[in-house]
Amino acid sequence: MTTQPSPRRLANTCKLALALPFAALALAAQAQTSPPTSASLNATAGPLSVSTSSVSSFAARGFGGGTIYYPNATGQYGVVAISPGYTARQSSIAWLGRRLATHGFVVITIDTNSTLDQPPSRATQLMAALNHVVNNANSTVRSRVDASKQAVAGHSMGGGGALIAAQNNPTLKAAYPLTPWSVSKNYSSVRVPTMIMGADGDSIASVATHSRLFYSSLSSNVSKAYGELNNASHFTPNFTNTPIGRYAVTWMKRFVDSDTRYSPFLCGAPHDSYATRTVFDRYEDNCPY
Ligand code: 856
Repeated sequence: MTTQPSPRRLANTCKLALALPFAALALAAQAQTSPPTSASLNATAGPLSVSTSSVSSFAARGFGGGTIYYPNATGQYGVVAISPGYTARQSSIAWLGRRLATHGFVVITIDTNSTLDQPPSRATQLMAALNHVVNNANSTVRSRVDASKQAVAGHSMGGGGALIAAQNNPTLKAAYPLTPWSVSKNYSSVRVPTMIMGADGDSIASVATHSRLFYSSLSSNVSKAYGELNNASHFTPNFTNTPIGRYAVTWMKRFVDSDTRYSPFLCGAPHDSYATRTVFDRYEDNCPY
């Protein structure tokens, strides 16, 4: 005797057959990483192994060359460009490029055309670097890129560059300026989710004349956050193992990948228990997001 599937069983099987491709798509969009924990965000590396591809100054168009950090695992990852500060080279922010890549981003850390370039020039160079990764990088890199998800970050004058890039390019998904320095103080037209990291002891880009002004100029209609690092200097972004790494990953995951599993690490209990006065002497946001 053969058993026939019941009508309900058949209906459920059909539902499953319909639902599975969508579940697979949703997983692909989240790069199939494990849910974040405070420990995984504090670790010096994420779950993915990473390779690098260098971009010579001769191959670069509109910026000074750089290094692309990309996950070895195939997938479609968001793209982040990071600029160093005045007189500095990509080595000064290399740790951040690698850190982000291990969480599932294709990252280019750049050298600027001249180490003396000012923030508006750094902004256009960040965009040129994103364009390089999306359109001109080797096929191994390009095959891992989701061109619809692009973001910028930078240190000091590079952070000023990230703010200006966000102002001029509303399709960017996120900006993450670190102890940013800029002559222009008004970023009210920015429509890109922006998290600014300031340093309480910054004597080059004092928070009173830079980060705090930049943050308060940002519209309340855009997702934003401001962390003022306690006991920190203008050069804290050049060191690994600071809260800058944790929030870089969190901000990019939330706004480049639209991964709301990271929201509690910006707006909820895991953020509140981490972001003590020892870490930040000031923290502002417009949660929820
Ligand atoms: C590391 C930005 C008047 O402005 C300055 O003196 C100044 C100095 C340094 C930086 C910066 O980008 O430092 C980052 O080189 C402005």
